[in-house]
Amino acid sequence: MAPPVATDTAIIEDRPAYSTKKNTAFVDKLDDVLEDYEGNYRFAPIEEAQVSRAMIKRYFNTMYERAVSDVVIVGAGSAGLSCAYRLATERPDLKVTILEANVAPGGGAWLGGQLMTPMVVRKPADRFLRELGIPYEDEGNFVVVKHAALFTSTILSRVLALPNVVLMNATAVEDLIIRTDFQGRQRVAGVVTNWTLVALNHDTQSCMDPNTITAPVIISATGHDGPMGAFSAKRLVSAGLLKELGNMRGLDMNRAEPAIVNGTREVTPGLILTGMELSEHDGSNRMGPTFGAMMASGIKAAKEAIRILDS
Ligand code: 48N
Repeated sequence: MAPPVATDTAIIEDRPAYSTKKNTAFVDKLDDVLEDYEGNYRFAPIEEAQVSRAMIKRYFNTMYERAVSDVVIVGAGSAGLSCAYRLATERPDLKVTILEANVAPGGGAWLGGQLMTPMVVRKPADRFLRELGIPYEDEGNFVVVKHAALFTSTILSRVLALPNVVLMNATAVEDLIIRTDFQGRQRVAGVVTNWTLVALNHDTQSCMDPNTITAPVIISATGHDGPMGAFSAKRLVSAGLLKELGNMRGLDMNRAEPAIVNGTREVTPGLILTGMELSEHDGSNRMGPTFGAMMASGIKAAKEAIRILDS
C-alpha cells in the first residue's frame, strides 16, 4: 500500500506557531492574485513547506510505485526516447520507467555533428518525424531538421506527457539485477540505481549503497561514449554473460545504420540493446551525425519488448 501522504491543507492547518497569518488568510487571499505587469503582480500566497511536500510526495511516490516496472529503459538519448514513445503509445497498459544519468536527458541529440545544429535523418526514418509533427527540409534521400534540439525537445515533451511513462533523470544505473531463471538461464531482471552524483562519488565515501528497480524487460540505450557509455554491454562482459565486447568499428553510414536497426534484439534473456550501445556490443560500424537509425532502432526495441512481454 502506498505510504500516506500529507495534503496541502494539512500544512495550512498545522502552520508553525511563529506565523502571524491566520489559517484562512492564505485561502481567502486567492482572490488577491493579480497578473499585472505594471508593478502590481500578486501571486497566491504559499508556505515553503507546501513546495517541499509537493515535490517530495510526488517524487517518492513515483519511486515507490516504479520499484516494480514493466519495462525499464536505460538512457534517454534519441534511441531510448524513441523507444519509450513507441512502447508507451502502443501499450498504454505498460509501466515504462526511463532512467537517465544526466540531469538533462537527450544524450547526443541536442546537436547534429561537430557542434553544428541541424540534424540529418535518412529516409524512411523521416516517417517518425512526421508522426511527431516535426518539420524538416527534404533533400531527397534524407531530410534535415533545422535544429537537433527541435527533435529532442519535441520527443521529450511527447514522452513526458504520456501517463504511463516516468523519467527519472540524474539517476544512474550502476548495475544489473541478474537471476537464474527456472530454466537455469542467467536472466536480467532489473537494474541497480543510484543518484548519479552518488554513483560518480563512490570513491570519496564508503557504503553509499544503491537502490533497485525490477522489471521483466530492460532496454539499454546508453550510447557508445560519455561517462557511462555502453554501460550494460560492458557489464555483461564483467558479469561473465558476454565473452568480450565487439567494439564499435570505424565510420560507414551505409553499413552502420541498418546494422543497428536490424541488430536491435534481446542480447541476453531480459536485456535488449539498442542505439549506439549495440555497436559496442556487436562491433558494428558507427554512422556519425545521422540519427535515423537511433529512431528506428528505438522503435525496433519497443517492438522486441512487446514481443517478449506477450510471449
Ligand atoms: O545519445 P546517446 O549517447 O545514445 P543513443 O544510442 O540514444 O544515440 C547515439 C547518438 O547520439 C550517436 O552517438 C550518434 C548517432 N553518433 C554516432 C557516432 O558514430 O558517433 O544517449 C545515451 C544516454 C545518455 O543520455 C547517457 O547519459 C545515458 O544514456 N546513460 C545512462 N543513463 C543511466 N544509467 C547509465 N548507466 C547510463 N549510461 C549512459
